[in-house]
Amino acid sequence: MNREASDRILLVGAPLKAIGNREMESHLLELSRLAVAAGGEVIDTLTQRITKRNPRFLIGKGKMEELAIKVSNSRVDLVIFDDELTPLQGKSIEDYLEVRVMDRSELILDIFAKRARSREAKMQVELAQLQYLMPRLRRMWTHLSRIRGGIGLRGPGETQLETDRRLIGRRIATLGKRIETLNVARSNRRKARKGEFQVALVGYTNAGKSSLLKALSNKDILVENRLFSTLDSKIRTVELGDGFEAMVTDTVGFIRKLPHHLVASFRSTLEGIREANMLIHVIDASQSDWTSQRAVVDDVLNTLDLKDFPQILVFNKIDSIKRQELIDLKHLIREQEVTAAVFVSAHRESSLEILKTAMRSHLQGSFRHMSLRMRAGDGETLAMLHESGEILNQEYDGQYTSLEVRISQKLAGRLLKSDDIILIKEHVLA
Ligand SMILES: Nc1nc2c(ncn2[C@@H]2O[C@H](COP(=O)(O)OP(=O)(O)OP(=O)(O)O)[C@@H](O)[C@H]2O)c(=O)[nH]1
Ligand SMILES: [Mg+2]
Repeated sequence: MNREASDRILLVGAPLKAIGNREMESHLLELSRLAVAAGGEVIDTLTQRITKRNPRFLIGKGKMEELAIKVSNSRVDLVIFDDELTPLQGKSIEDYLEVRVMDRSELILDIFAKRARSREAKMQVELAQLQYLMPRLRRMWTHLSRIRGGIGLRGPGETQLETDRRLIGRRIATLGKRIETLNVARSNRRKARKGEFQVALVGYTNAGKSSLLKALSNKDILVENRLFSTLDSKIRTVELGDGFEAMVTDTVGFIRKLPHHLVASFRSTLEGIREANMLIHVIDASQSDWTSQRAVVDDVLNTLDLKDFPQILVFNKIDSIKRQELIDLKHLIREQEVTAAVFVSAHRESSLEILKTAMRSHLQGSFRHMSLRMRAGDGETLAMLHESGEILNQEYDGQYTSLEVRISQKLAGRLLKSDDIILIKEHVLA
């Protein structure tokens, strides 16, 4: 979207269920942070609890009139709905208000489009945007005719719409193919890294993932107090002490109601998380609604089939909560939680030791250091060890090959099932 930095924005929240006031406020606050992240200025808000979605306006007719008055009195030029609008609702509301209207999904897509840097991220966002746009072409044309000062609200003729649909359809197909090609290249690159201990940082946007990676790796990484500052995954080596190290990936943050087109087109990037040995789920402990933020992240992990993946919960930003709150939080987590949890502040380096220790103990649990003996000439097993593990030493004595290897628990289990491979010695991992 070609929006100017100074858009005067009005936000509309129309929660369907009877949700509490605090929750409604926090949803609107988040929407306003998103609006600011997109470069706009929030002038006013309007809320209505609805029992049923009005198919034409989402909110009731009376409320719509109130909205129209606010829009003209405050010289608003963009109205953003927290809830998803059907193509029909978007069009009717826009025609009624005579200003641009978008929903939360479109706003998030817009921010992603602005932030995308790598070629792949740009293509993924464009794909998601076009898929969102397809059923809404008629409304988008109305935007254009307004921007160009077109007469009235006249859109293009049907033929024009058809041509556009065809062109967009073609572009969607091309992007899909190109992204697929990049996926193959990426998965080849990933294989080369299999022998390393890989960790993926996941979490709600602004939880402090990049800050943690920066503090853990002592490398410069973009950290910003705005939503969705990271779009492209960054990988950094983190020293865990005693000679152990991990390759840690920073990923895009999650958010409530992440547009499904976006999840779909970022799916391949997100699925990269699966290649990791474990996840670090970063939670902003200073947010009063961290439980619902955590649930959102768990939901996304669920759709990616990553729910039962080894995980450490990291409660971050403990420097900005009160001492007693921290004590209560720790108490609550120790009582209820089965997953390992640590409490840290990315701004206090000393607090990160405990996280490194937790990572190290996962590492020690996920790798084995062993001496093996196998038939000389078993090229297949040798290739597998080369590809997925680390060969520390290798000797031939005619009939057999003796190997000292560092490999994942998974691979070790698979190899030792075979009668042709004999375990000579299990070393202490060091
Ligand atoms: N007080 C405090 N602020 C923190 C801490 N960690 C991060 N922050 C702040 O939180 C904001 C977001 O941090 P980021 O590291 O960019 O968060 P992120 O999870 O990478 O966010 P996205 O990339 O947008 O998903 C920044 O203003 C950080 O300075 C912490 O431990 N304490
Ligand atoms: Mg980040």
